[in-house]
Amino acid sequence: MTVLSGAGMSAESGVPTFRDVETGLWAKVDPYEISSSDGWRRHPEKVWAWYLWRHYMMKAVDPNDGHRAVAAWQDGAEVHVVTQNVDDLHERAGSARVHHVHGSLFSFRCDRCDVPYVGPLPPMPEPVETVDPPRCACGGLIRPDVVWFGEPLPSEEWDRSVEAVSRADVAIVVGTSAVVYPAAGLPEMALAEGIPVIEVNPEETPLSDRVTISLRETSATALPGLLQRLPALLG
Ligand code: BJW
Ligand code: ZN
Repeated sequence: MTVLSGAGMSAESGVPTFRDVETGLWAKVDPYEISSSDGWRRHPEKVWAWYLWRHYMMKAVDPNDGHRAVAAWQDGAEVHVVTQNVDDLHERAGSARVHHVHGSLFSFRCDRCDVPYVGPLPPMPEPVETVDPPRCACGGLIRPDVVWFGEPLPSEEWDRSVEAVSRADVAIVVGTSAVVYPAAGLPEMALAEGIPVIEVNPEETPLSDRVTISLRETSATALPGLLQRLPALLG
């Protein structure tokens, strides 16, 4: 089984999604300003503060029943999780094969020489607007090891994800608006290869009309009983 997860997977843990207009992470910021290399070049102190806040926010939240259900499926199947999320909630729930196609909130690197950064991070008890990022010995700035618009995805993670999709008996797409490519192309790839695709999302997405089954349910509601429902759903 291959699970393709997006921000909605972590919503019931209390992590805001990106595109929810009321509470989304981008409700108050311009996504292309805060999540692009142009934005980083213009305002590294704003982008750094935003990611640092999200890094610390993750320490206050826990995996939900959706993450736990996905981890439990490993008891009877080889389960790969391809996630667009930069959080670690799948791992904390116990999933062993997690492929982070958009990077991680827990890893940092130099924006000039790419060396990983393992130095201290300033504490951030409250979100603040700006924090100066640390500097690398080469003079570059330390940036979050995430994938911004216009940047390539990490090639190993991407290759493993494509393989996990093409080897799957079933793909389950959870909590993604399915608008950001190339990740949004993975369910399309599965469908093109004749692999059944089940979407779990309380809202309709551009994928909904094309998948095998589209469930208008939340991840923490739908995933715990999904394996039992699979035979009936797939006929
Ligand atoms: C629930 C729920 C509940 C709520 N249960 N569900 C082809 C066509 C058009 C454009 C492009 C294209 N190919 C590439 C592009 C450009 C661009 C792109 O896709 N733009 C589109 C937006 C138009 N893509 C890129 O730039 C990518 N790079 C690239 O293509 O590089 C090419 C290259 C090659 C070689 C050299 C150089 C370049 C990179 C994309 C990077 C995306 N980065 C971000 C930030 C990551 C770091 C961070 O987290 O800050 O990734 S943007 C943001 O969007 C983040 C997410 O992972 C991603 C997807 O969002 P997601 O997960 O779908 O969240 P939402 O909020 O959109 O949706 C949540 C869903 O959950 C909703 O549907 C809710 O209904 C649902 N939900 N509660 C279940 N309880
Ligand atoms: Zn450096």
